[in-house]
Order: sequence, then C-alpha cells, then structure tokens
Amino acid sequence: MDNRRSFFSRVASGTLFSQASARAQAVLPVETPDLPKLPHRMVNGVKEFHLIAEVVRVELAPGRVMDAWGYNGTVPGPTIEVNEGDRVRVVFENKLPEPTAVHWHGFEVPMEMDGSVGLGQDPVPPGGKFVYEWTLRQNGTFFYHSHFPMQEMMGQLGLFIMHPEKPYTPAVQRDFGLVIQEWALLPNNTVPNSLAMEFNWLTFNGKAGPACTPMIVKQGERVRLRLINIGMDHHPIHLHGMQFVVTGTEAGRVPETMWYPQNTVLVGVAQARNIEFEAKYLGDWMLHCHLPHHMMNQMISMVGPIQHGEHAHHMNGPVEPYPKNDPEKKKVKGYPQDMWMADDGPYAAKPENYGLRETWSAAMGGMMTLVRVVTPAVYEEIQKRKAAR
Ligand SMILES: [Cu+2]
Repeated sequence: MDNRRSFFSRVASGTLFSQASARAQAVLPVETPDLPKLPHRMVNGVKEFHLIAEVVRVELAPGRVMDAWGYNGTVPGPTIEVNEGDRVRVVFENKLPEPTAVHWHGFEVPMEMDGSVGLGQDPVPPGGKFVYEWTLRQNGTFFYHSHFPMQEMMGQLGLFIMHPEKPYTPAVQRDFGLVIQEWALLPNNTVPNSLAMEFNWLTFNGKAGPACTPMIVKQGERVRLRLINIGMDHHPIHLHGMQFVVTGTEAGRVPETMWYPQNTVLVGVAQARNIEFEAKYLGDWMLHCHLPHHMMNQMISMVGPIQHGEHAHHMNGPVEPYPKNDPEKKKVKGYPQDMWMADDGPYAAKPENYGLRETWSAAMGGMMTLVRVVTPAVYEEIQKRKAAR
C-alpha cells in the first residue's frame, strides 16, 4: 500500500517519469548549423565511423570560394556524436597531399590512440589508413584535429560530442555546436595562407556573417551552445539580450556551484566552452566574437580600401577627400562593415532567415550569427519552409 501510494504520488508530482524524460534529453542531438554529422554503422557493438581527410572547396560567403583542408567534404569536418561508454572505431583515411594523423583533443585514451605523430604513432602517408579505437568514458564537448599546426590553419578541425550517461540538469531543449576558425585568404587566392597572423575571414561552422545560418529557438526554451576554437586567436564570444552561465569546458561538465552570470565568454585556443541560458526574450539576438576586426569581413589592410567616409579627410588634412560619391570605392563587398551594405539577395531564400528585418544582413559580418528567439507562428513557418526546401 505504501508502495502504491508512493507510486501515485510520484506520478502526480512528475518525478516517476523524470528519469525517463531525462534519458531522452541525454540524447538530444546537437544541431550544427551549416555542418553535417558524420554517420556511423554498428559493427559487432562498435560504433564505426569513416573519417577522410581531404582538400575541400567551400564557400565562406556567397562568391568567396576557398580550397581548404577538411574531412568528408566539409570544412570544418563533420560532427561526430557518441554516448559516454560507447566503444568507438574511427577508420581514418588520408587523401591529403602530405602526411597527417588525427589527434583526439582531451580524450583519455592510450597514447598510441592519441594521434600524436612521432610519439604515439607514425604519420599516415597520403593514401594511407589508420584505425583509432577506444571505449570512451568521458562526456562533454571535445574535438578532433590534425596535430600538424599548419594543417590546423588549413581547416582540419571538427566537433566530437560525448553525451553523458547521467543526463545533465537542468535539461535543455536546444543544443547547438559552433566551430570557431579564422582564415587569411589573400586577393586572387583560394588557398588560405597558413603563415598569416591577421585574418580577413572569421567563421562559425565554416561560414562568415551574414552567411551563417541562424539558430532557431522557441521562447522559454533552455538552450546550450557549444563553442570550440583552434586558430591563432582567442575569441570573446558575446550574446545579445540574455545572460548565460558556462556549464562546460574542453574537459567536461562544470559543477553548478561554479556557474556565474556572463554574457561574454572567452573561448581560447584549444578550448571548448558550453554555455546555457533561458531564451527569455523574443528577438534576433547576435552571437559574435567581440574583437572589432572579427566583426567584419575582409578586415586586413591588403585586401581593400583602407580608408573610408570622412575619416580620410579629417586624418589627412586638406587633401583630396575620400570620393564619397564614387560607387567603385564601395564595391569591396563586406569591407568594412560600417559601410553598411544591406544585401539580402543571397540569403533571402534561407528558411532560418524568414522574418528578419530588411536591413539585417548589413549588421552581420565576420564571426557573427544569430540566436533567433521566435514566436510559435514564426517557428512553424520556418519549419514549413525547411520541410519544403
Ligand atoms: Cu575573435
């Protein structure tokens, strides 16, 4: 009788099902805008992935093509998603023109499975293969990348999500992953300059604003964003309109007692940061790196007109002022952002951009995307458009 009473009271209070719903929450897939997932097949209880390093032609923004190095046809590489405790095999193939290997960043695995060339394994030659296999007893936001630095700067990076065995609390309704990268694409080149120290293209998941696909959230949902960074710079990532807490690092979950409110998180090189927030307020909220040069495209001196507007006149004294009425001077698309060029054309058809204010694209440049907290009606319309795509 006591048991029965306790059963019903638990049903009434919702605690009986909280475990089941929490388990469902544990496998809530991570959405990675503009990036695919790497599929796997089960082979005798092992999750087997095939990862191929190769040269990939991508479009950072409409018309800006880059020949970078990625995996399985994308730059950065596709997202790998597994569960804590899984036995995982990655059959790796090198289709690059030089030797490489894959380092599993933050993984607690035997050294010969760590991907550190020279120490744990030999380089995988062009055309060669190597099989990585582990039982993964961690959870959190991890990543994979080549451990050759110049290959990192050519794009060789990807998200590796390990979902926890015991679900995180509180549960989230949306979980997004964003890969931070930077590129030096000099004029008339399609191959990134991996020696560069300043960068003209800054990307989330391989796209520069306004080409980044917004993250769509319903008002009231709890949201997790996972950010990872490999490059030459640390990026202070700022969210508009709401406060968040940092709930995870590259090493796993942060205890709740250590959470404190922020709206900017520094994602340093080789770091991962998970942030979580309640999507309290309707709006198209920017999420961006706050380094000024990273909020624009083409922001290096050798790619565009270095002066603009009245600045030239004031700074240079009574010399010929900047020809404000010369449209040719304003034709370097996206440079710099304060030239204010709204150009919705290439983005209008994207379902996730539905309902944005007409001038939105002018505000977006560089490492910048949107968390769109939308009404049910806008959410439904976006879903309808995605289904029809
Ligand atoms: Cu930055």
